[in-house]
Amino acid sequence: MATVGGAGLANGQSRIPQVAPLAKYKLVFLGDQSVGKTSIITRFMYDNFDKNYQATIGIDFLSKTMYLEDRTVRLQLWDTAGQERFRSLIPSYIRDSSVAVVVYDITNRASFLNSSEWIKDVRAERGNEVVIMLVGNKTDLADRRQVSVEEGEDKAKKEGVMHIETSAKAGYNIKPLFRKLATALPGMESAPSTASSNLIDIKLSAQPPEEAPSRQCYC
Ligand SMILES: Nc1nc2c(ncn2[C@@H]2O[C@H](COP(=O)(O)OP(=O)(O)OP(=O)(O)O)[C@@H](O)[C@H]2O)c(=O)[nH]1
Ligand SMILES: [Mg+2]
Repeated sequence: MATVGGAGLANGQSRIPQVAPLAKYKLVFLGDQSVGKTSIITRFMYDNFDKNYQATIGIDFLSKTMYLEDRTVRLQLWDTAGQERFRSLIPSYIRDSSVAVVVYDITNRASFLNSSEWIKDVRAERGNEVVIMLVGNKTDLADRRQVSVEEGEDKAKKEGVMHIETSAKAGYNIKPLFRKLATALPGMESAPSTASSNLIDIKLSAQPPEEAPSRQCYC
């Protein structure tokens, strides 16, 4: 969105157009190993799905611009590793994010139970200054379901967070997940913070109609 600055031309100054800074938001993806964090991001960014498991090593960083009805936002996605050995890296990414996406696998009850721990970690770092989305992934594996939709919704209500079920494989509810997040983004972060300004601003490809991805690995 472009705005025109300067009140008038009475003193002979020309109008200087000012471009509103692109709103940037940091989203951190959390959850146990193999629940589908990377797959959800990959589906959203590239509309791809890989059935072979490639564990995330350390943290991956990806950036994508979303063109919403009334504004444009840059999402900075931090894809964390669920493997225990990388846990110590995660708190600083939570601390720096305004959105946390906590993923569990609906066919893995332990991952659902552990989602409470992930939410607790987010609250410990950010209190209520954060949007949290609880995501039950792998709905295409309905015959192996160990967590009902109601259980997911109940936990979300109890924890005061949002909830959605997805399938990265089938591409189910992936765009709605990010649209819900985009709508819930805190408005006051429309200017880039000092914390975000030191991030590498990854080049976006030529604008497709809705979104443009980029990717960098921080392994
Ligand atoms: N059937 C099915 N499989 C999925 C889905 N999402 C992910 N998977 C599979 O689950 C495995 C793990 O997916 P990842 O996206 O790598 O999981 P992750 O949470 O990023 O794992 P870490 O990086 O180790 O934390 C892979 O074999 C994926 O193909 C889904 O929606 N349905
Ligand atoms: Mg991963």
